[in-house]
Amino acid sequence: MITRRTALKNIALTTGALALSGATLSAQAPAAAPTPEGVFKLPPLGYDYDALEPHIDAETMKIHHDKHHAAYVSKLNEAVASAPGLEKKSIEEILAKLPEAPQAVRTALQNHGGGHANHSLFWQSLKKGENQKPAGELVKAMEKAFTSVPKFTEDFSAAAMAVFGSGWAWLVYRDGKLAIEKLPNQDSPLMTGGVPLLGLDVWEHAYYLKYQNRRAEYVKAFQNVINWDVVSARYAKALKPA
Ligand code: MN3
Repeated sequence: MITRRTALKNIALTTGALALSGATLSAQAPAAAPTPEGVFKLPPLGYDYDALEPHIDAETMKIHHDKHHAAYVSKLNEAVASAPGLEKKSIEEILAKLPEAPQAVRTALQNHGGGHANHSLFWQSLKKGENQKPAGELVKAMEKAFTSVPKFTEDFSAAAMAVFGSGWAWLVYRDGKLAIEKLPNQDSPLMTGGVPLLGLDVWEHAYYLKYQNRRAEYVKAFQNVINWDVVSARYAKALKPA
């Protein structure tokens, strides 16, 4: 059972607010999930915390969304508030043009803007269902890039296992083809001109409550909850940008 204090400690770890004492955090903590104030909003999960059980547990989903993602949004809003002009841009635009952002907030945008974009995409990519598979043009592109869908799964899982420390494995549409990429921290494929189609969060906060050090089991379980309809639609959209 994760106590509220443990959950709060996780936020403190995420945001680097280690100087705050537990007592201070408890006193300041809102009873409900925090609603970050500012231009960017924490999107709803879109399903129940336990919707992905047993593959991803409810407690992890609740803390991951309500605390970790919320903290990224809060910190992103802080950065945006101190750099006039950014509030008019979408998160995708900000990340794609990171070198143009004021130097003072660039790292915050990279970390917390990346965290917001990555997690927003992540929640939408998840769904429990039977026989979920890639569809349409995406299948052909996967066969071309990885020889087969099962081989993609193998290579993507290997990439997720090979991320050293905190980061993500990505299926990306870049330069007219699909690629599997490993990125550290909250870096997004958007930062280098790629279109993220599917990301797997392998930060320990994404799986440690249920799987502890067994990342391989989490990576395998993830295969059961990929919303391939959403990923296939992302690919179709990437093929014909507006
Ligand atoms: Mn995460």
